[in-house]
Amino acid sequence: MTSIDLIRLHRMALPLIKPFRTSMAVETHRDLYLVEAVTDSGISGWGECVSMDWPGYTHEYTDGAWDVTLEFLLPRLAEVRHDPNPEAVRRKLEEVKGNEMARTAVSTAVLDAWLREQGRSLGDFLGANKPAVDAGVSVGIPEHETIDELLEEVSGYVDAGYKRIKLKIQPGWDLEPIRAVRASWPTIPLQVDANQAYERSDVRHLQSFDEFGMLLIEQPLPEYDWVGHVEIAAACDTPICLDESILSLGHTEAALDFKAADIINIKPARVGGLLESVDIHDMCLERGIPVWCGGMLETGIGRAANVALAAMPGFTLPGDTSASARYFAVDITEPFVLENGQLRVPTGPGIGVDPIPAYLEELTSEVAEIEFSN
Ligand code: SMG
Ligand code: MG
Repeated sequence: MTSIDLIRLHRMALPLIKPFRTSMAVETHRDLYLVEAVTDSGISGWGECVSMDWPGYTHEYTDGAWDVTLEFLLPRLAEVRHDPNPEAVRRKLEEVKGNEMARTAVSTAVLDAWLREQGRSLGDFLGANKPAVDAGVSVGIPEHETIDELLEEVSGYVDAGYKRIKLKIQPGWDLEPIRAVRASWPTIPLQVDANQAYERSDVRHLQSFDEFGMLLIEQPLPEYDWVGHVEIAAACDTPICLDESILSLGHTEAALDFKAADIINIKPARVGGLLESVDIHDMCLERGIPVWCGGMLETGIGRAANVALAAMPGFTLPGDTSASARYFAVDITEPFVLENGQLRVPTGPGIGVDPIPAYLEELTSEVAEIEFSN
């Protein structure tokens, strides 16, 4: 039976090929760490902590996640490390409240190691039923907020074959860019993401987006504003999708029961892991609610897990699962590439990809190594 003997955290900052601007912030680097879980037979499993370097998207941030991992998560993992089956690891780590991204990085690394020991792929474990998944792309607010910059960027993605475009919006950067993209590409699947930038009183304004025939409006209001989302979902013909509001299966159930969302964005790291993601997927599938896989500008390690998840049957909309080249000049793994607008689901054991040793060494700024002794 597999046991987890050692955990290593590898901290690194990967420059993005261009700054990514949302209604919340501008990201120029991915400041992240990888979790490496090493088994008693010397096999390594990998997980990625996708928090940003400051608590602007959720409360988590990379220094904090690193700290909570060393202080609270790994001592709990030690208690189940001799039989690290995914459900036991999940329950143990759930003793720590919140900190979903930190928990996901640890549980995914352990799950990856556990699957690699069995020679079983993550896609197989999750019940993925597609060899490849449709890729969407998330387009930030352009640096100078001009329509020309935006159309140039979108046109590059359309030419590359992306199957769906998502525009980041905020008050003052919405109708004009949406109209311009719609006019240039009248039939491309299009959606927008506000990252909580609107207020309940904007309901009429959001309703005016209906004329563009978009797939969805993502997270228009603050995370906590369930009633506001109910009002907007009732008022708009365009489906409302929740991202930041959904932190667990329980949040999903509440959102659906309240009718605060028509569509759910599933990001494993935002909901505390892959098993929670599967539960959300199953609930949505049963209720006929479409889901899609969100993104956090992941390296190939986080991306591999997202792509396997996105290959499950209920993921009927293209995800923010773009090719490595959309983010990085050099990814930490073999790059994910776009083939006919899709990313291939890895088929090797576990997540099916590894950090390239030379890049890992070159990019890593700090390593924490915890050898269990119990
Ligand atoms: O991974 O392509 C990606 C980024 C997708 O837009 C994206 N993510 O709110 O959905 C979202 C954002 C969160 C990350 S930006 C801080
Ligand atoms: Mg979002």
